[in-house]
Amino acid sequence: MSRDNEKLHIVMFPWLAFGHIIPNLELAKLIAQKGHLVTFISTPRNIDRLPNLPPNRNITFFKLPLPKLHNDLPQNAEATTDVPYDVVQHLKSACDALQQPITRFLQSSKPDWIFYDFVPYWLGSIASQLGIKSAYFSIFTASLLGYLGPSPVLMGEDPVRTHPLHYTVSPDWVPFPSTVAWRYFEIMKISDGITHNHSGVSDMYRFGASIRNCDIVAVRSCSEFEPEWLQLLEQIHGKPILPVGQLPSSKNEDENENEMWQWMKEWLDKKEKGTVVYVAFGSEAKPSQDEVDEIAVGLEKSELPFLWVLRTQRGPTDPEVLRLPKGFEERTEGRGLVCTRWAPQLKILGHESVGGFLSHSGWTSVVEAIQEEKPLVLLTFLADQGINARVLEEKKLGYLIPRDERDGWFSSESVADSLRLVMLKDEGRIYREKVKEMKDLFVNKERQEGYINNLLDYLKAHTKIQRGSQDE
Ligand SMILES: *[C@@H]1O[C@H](CO)[C@@H](O)[C@H](O)[C@H]1NC(C)=O
Ligand SMILES: CC(=O)N[C@H]1CO[C@H](CO)[C@@H](O)[C@@H]1O
Repeated sequence: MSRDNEKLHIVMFPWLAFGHIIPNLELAKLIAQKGHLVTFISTPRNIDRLPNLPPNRNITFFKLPLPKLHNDLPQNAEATTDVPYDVVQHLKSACDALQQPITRFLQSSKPDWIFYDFVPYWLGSIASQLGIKSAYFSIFTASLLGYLGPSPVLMGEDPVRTHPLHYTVSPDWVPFPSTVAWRYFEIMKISDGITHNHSGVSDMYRFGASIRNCDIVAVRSCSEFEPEWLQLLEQIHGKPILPVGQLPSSKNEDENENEMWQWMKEWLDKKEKGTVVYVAFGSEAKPSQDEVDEIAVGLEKSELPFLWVLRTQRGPTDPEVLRLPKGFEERTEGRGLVCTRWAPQLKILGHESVGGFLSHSGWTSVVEAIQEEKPLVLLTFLADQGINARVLEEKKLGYLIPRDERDGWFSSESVADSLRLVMLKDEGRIYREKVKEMKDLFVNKERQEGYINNLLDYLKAHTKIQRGSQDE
């Protein structure tokens, strides 16, 4: 078969976390729709757990088993959601051990481009040695990357951030006024990613090297939303920064999902329009037991109906299994529903009874909330969530539950008050309105297509296509 001169082959390798894999898959689908070929690399179990795709001859899934290392990674743990937070570092080590097999794969398949994530920071230089173009694809916003700063800072060559407190202020390289920074309790929770590193490499170093060694940075962003940050990125990194749009989730009609969905839908159908608060914190964030207690009592005090998707455990080896307060389910029977399994979030958010979303501020959840016009109440736990929350707060797209600056403590009253403010009160009207205003910008199909066309035009223009008579 003669290969079309215009047809690109792109390899994608997202970090082994569903919060990364899913937006990568959305991007892969959009690229495939334009007739290009995508090879999507992950581990066998992660690929088996992906949402069912309609038949798609343009996407090939390539299963790469994790090498067995002598560390504390439990058997069958292949994604961050499978392991307690402190074991994620071991998953990073295992991911680093994929360097050889991925190199061999690239040598034999000779793609035009590889899109990689921040954990396999070594992929950019391998690709360039093999004559393959590379993009660091950030599922994180341009605000986060801009806040993280230049590669020399991230890689410790320019040690301006030596203490967690340095992460709580707007840095010198941000030339405009901005609230974007972690709060003290947020950075303390993830300080292991900055300093200690069981995998031998800190997260900051991974970001720095990923950006330094790629040809372009592709960002889940749109220039209408954070133009100043995209511009800043181009300045500080001196390479092309290409926003790929917000990658709204596509609806899928999975059978399993339908069964769970029928049960939830029946329950939601009986509630009044716009009254139910949906509570969910993504596939990674897990509250502490004290936080669960406070959230639960807060939901009781709010007197609102609620649907709470609560992950009680991070994988089967997680020793800390969360419990609901004694008598909670009896006291809230009929008014509240707690689901401890995976749930079809986009469908829930799309139901008209749902009137607000108590979320961890993960960007996929944020995009889904905006997609379904549901106002956000935010409670951050990990990683980029604090930074996302600052951005949303600046734009009045989310209301943060008030917390103690030092330890992040929040009370059940503040949970109840925040929910009622955003969902019912006049002072909270702005949050309900802004989220609607933003919808077109985030999920408009043509706008999204425009970003993909722009990206593909760039990739094509910068690919050495010497295929004339080359048949494959
Ligand atoms: C796959 O690519 C072809 C063009 O080669 C295109 O017509 C088709 O729509 C693509 N399929 C999907 C599912 O995106
Ligand atoms: C890149 C980075 O931060 N590496 C550090 C990881 O931790 C070891 C000690 O455990 C340091 O020596 C490295 O500099």
